[in-house]
Amino acid sequence: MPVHNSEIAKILNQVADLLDIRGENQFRIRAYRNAARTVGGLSQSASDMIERGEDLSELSGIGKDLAGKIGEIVETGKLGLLEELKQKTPAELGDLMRIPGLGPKKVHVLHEKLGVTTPGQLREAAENEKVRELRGFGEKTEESILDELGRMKEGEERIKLAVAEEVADSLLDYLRTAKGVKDIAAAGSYRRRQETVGDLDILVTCRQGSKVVDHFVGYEDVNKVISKGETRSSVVLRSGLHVDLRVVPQVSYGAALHYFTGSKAHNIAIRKLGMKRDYKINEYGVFRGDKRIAGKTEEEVYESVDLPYIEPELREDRGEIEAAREGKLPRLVTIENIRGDLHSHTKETDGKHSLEEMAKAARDRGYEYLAVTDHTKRVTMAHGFDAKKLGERIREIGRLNDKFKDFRVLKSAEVDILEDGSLDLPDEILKELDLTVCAVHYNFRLSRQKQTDRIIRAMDNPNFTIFSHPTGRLINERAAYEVDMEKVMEAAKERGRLLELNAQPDRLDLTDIHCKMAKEMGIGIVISTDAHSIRDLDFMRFGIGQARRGWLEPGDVVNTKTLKELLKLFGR
Ligand code: DGT
Ligand code: CA
Ligand code: CA
Repeated sequence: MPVHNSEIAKILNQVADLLDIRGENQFRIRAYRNAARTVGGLSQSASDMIERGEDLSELSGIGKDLAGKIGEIVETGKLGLLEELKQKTPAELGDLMRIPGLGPKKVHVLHEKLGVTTPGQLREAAENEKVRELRGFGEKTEESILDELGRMKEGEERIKLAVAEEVADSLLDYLRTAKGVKDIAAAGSYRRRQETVGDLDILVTCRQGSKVVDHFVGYEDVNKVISKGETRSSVVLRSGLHVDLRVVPQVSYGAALHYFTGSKAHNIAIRKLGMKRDYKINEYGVFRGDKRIAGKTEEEVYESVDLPYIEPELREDRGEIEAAREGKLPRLVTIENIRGDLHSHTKETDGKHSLEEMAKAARDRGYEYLAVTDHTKRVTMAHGFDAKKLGERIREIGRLNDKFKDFRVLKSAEVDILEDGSLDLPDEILKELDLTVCAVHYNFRLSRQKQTDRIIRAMDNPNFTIFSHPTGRLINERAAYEVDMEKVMEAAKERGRLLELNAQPDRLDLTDIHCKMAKEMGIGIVISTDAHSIRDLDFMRFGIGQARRGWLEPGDVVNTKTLKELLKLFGR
């Protein structure tokens, strides 16, 4: 079993945590963290790179020593250094560092003086008022530790972006009605369109902060007020979602928006660029000495460090700053670029609306085409079509298309990939379709090798067009099946097959990293809503967000093409 990049990153981060708690050299600690981030963000497997004899020390942030360490992890699945560190310092202490307000020094003291190694022990110590007696702690710190521990328990699951969006929309509408509010934005991971968010970060400009704060804590959905000050407040909503509010003056809006949008790693990198120029960059502005030289807009902040504006979805410190410096930022795909949807269902299988209703809804959205892709027979749960029914569907689409002038329903089906890699309808009927959308619906638990082979064998079929929801994961519910995505992508590339980015908010696979990987390999990506109703057609925006996080440009996305270009691509 090859070691995944995420596993390598985890080990490197654990080393950094333990070194940090032991108070070791900061440069060395940062080197491990940087290497972890580099490996975690790689668009190909580090194991494969090593196997191919590539030199990892050529990657940014990875020197000879770290390349050797990564080699050791890939070879043995372990790292001797980490095992050694664990002998001296319990590994769980790293988890305590995740608790906001607890840095390595404090964790060290808690361990040394109170023997605390787990969150449970920490809670006990805090409840018995042992923590406040320690040097560097106090009553307030103790209380905030208890708060944070409670919060960790409540919200271990991150909230899906679509859920956060509903909450944010109504909360923002409500906040807009407060007196004196000028600008308002939801920042943080929400603005970066991450697939899930830990909490919401709302930024408001207003001269009198306390008015907005009062209004905020008066929101009917607030369940608990955690903190409330003149310019900031933290609450928990009834849904369990945490919301942080910050109020800043208008001159600071750009700097604050930049700061609270994050990511933290991106912010740190930008702040470092500022330091080189003797500027201080924080949420209030860009300062030379005491003088504010920029910060009203985000553009000004970037300009102060000689960079063009960087879109929020790119701000993960995954190469966007280098790209910006070299003038190589991608021109990200937008929802306006999308000309059609290539995955949708009707009430004939598990959808809600008829073929004609779905078609008209797509046309109303300004699309040129919609592929209607009802399930095939293996998916009995959804009353999948057999060849006869699909034949009828093809004729029905023909009749419907006669009614349309500037719009086309594409003949298609969501074809099940069987265990042996064959497609579950005969080629004679599949070749009558404009395209197929092929997916795994059963047997998720095959070994990595078998699953990979199964999918590649399916791609061998000339009637295979798009590989749909390519990892099978359901966010917070079901992990991705084991598959060698790089091999699958290579196979897709060789055979001219396309990959789907499924825009359903609980799917969103391909992930951002997979999107970038596919782009770099030159594989066409289709952003599809997999709509089971008219309303679902609007899921496109989540797909767009994920695509943008994956650096995709219009040219990387197949359904930005005109109908004519598309039919040519499908060879029809
Ligand atoms: P989340 O909530 O876990 O989905 O992720 P974020 O990115 O929304 O993180 P959050 O809510 O903890 O903080 C919001 C933003 O505030 C974050 O993206 C960057 C900024 N920020 C928070 N803590 C720090 C920090 O220690 N240093 C810097 N430079 N920025 C920070
Ligand atoms: Ca957040
Ligand atoms: Ca926050």
